[in-house]
Amino acid sequence: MSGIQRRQFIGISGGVVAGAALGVVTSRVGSSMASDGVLGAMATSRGLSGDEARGALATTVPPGKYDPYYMFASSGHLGAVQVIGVPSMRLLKVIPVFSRDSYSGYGFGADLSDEILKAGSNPTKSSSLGWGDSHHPALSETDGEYDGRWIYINDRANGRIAMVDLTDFKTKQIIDIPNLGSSHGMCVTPNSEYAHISSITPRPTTDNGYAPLESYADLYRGYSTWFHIDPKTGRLVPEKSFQVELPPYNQDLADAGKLASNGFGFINSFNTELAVGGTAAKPVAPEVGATKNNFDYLQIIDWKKAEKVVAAGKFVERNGMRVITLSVAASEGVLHLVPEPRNPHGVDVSPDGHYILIAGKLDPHVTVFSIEKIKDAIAKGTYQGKDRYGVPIIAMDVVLAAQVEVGAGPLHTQFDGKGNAYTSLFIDSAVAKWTLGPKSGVTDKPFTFIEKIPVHYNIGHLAIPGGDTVKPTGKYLVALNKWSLDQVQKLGPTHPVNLELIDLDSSPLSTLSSMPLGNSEPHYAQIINTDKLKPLKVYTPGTDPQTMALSEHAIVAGKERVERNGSVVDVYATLMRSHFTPGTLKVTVGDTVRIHLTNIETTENATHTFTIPAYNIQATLDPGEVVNVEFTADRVGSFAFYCAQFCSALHMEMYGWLLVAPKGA
Ligand code: K7E
Ligand code: CUA
Repeated sequence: MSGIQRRQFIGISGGVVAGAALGVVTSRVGSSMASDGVLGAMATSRGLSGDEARGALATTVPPGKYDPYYMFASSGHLGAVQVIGVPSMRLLKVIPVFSRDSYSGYGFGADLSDEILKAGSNPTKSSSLGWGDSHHPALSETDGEYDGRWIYINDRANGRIAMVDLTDFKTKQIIDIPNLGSSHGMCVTPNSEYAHISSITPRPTTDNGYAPLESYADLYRGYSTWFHIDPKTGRLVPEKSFQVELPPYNQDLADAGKLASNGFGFINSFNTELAVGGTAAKPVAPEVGATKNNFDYLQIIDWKKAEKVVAAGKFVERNGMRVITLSVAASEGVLHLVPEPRNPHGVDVSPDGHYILIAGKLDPHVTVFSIEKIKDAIAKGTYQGKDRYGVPIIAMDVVLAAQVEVGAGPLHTQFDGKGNAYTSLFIDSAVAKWTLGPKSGVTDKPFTFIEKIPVHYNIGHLAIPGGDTVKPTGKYLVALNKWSLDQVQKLGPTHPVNLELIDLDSSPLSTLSSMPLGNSEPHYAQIINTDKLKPLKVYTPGTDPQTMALSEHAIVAGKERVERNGSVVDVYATLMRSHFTPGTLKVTVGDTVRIHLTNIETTENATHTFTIPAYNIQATLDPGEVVNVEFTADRVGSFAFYCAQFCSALHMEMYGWLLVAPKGA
């Protein structure tokens, strides 16, 4: 704490009411508290500066009260979606998506999760996958605003996409996307027509997925995938989806156009040099080869036009996906390129859709393109030429609206709905605030850098409530910092990431709190007003979470039974505080055992598990939920199964026996 801050704080008459030091919070502090100086004394005794005390008051969410916002953050190679309360910055939930998770029983024998994970690993593409690298969550939208129904997320590692249902906050679908070996650019269109996902590392288009790197330019390709979203269920429907084949430029991030730019998708790229790395004799890392040129390309996809091209039958079928080939995409006007300063990272569309912002990464500017100018250039066919694949290139200066110098290593940009943009600066470890142009709400000083606030350290993405929608709420900004360095201590060499909450209503910008988080890095996050979420508290009794309807295997108390059919044993069982019914299961070695479990609790929070340690089975059942577990009883023994969730005073007693008798016993 700086001495000056401390003195200001202590010097407050009455202890607390320091307009300058406590700012907006002051008015909310009860007058009696304020006048007796309790808070001031507490802050002083804890060694907090005025700003630090203000941060504490501005972010605390007392017991029994709730956060007004949730941040849905990815978790990198933990493979999950994390739900974090804002402004309290408490981790409220981890939703397993691509990686198995024993807490929720995801991927440890419960039918739904096992089937999702299995369906999400195409054996012709990848081995059975037990993890993923979640990067870009995308909440479903209606009229360009989050509607709180579903969230989609990509697996950067394997080119997969998943859907999480926000009715029960559970993963319902994973698709191993044909023709993609990796993914990065993920977004949802303004009315959730499509979830878009593009590759990051190109892949050979050959049948067996192999091609020597000498043929990189000819045989490797990227893909932009437009997954149709079923408007009722939120499921991704591959048969109604299509891909646009792209040059083997590494596709990076993507954003969907909105309002003025609705109907377009924007994907930036790096490695338009087509570098493939070196050999032992001549080592050249991609980082060298891919940074030679001063410009890469923004790829502009007209997805409404692509829909028409597909409807007209101008596609090829490739591994079960309808693909508009690169040459058709070029000739039909589906794909255009605009040079962008080399190796950019983020691409973000302004709330009104007029501007497309490219963050430089290796260039201190955010480059701003105008959608009107892009549309005009396409309409008039004013191209500077074509790339080696015949894709028309629009000259950069023709569509440029501005280049705003923001600082070193700009990556991603979000908006506050008041005409300001906030860009993360990886190299500077800072967030830059600047104004957008006149079309985005600011008329006096368009495209002007305003200020920078330091963050700790190496910020990647940032998130503002509604910050990538047509109506950002502003108020808070969360900096998603990759490194924590000196912000933590005594945790061994693996460091947490460090999220920081910034007050957007303060001028200059100020930091309210930090949240070191011991999970892998959240690449991207979206913050939604919790008013928009309408999740269940308990399931309707007997619900199969896959269909959200009554399960055919659901039973009520008193209907528990065991059915034998040769070597197949079907057990219909219930769970209730604090017993399993039936509590003893007798089978013979070699039997196929199918246990149909219904949690018949109707009380909020009364979750149980069905856990057979020796068979590596761990199923978690929320109140009303039905889960099926199937295994071959291939080991003789007396095995105690139990409930792993401390559910009642007699939780310890919630166990039973699986007796696997030898043959002929
Ligand atoms: Cu980490 Cu969005 Cu995958 Cu930037 S990406 S940081
Ligand atoms: Cu049920 Cu412990």
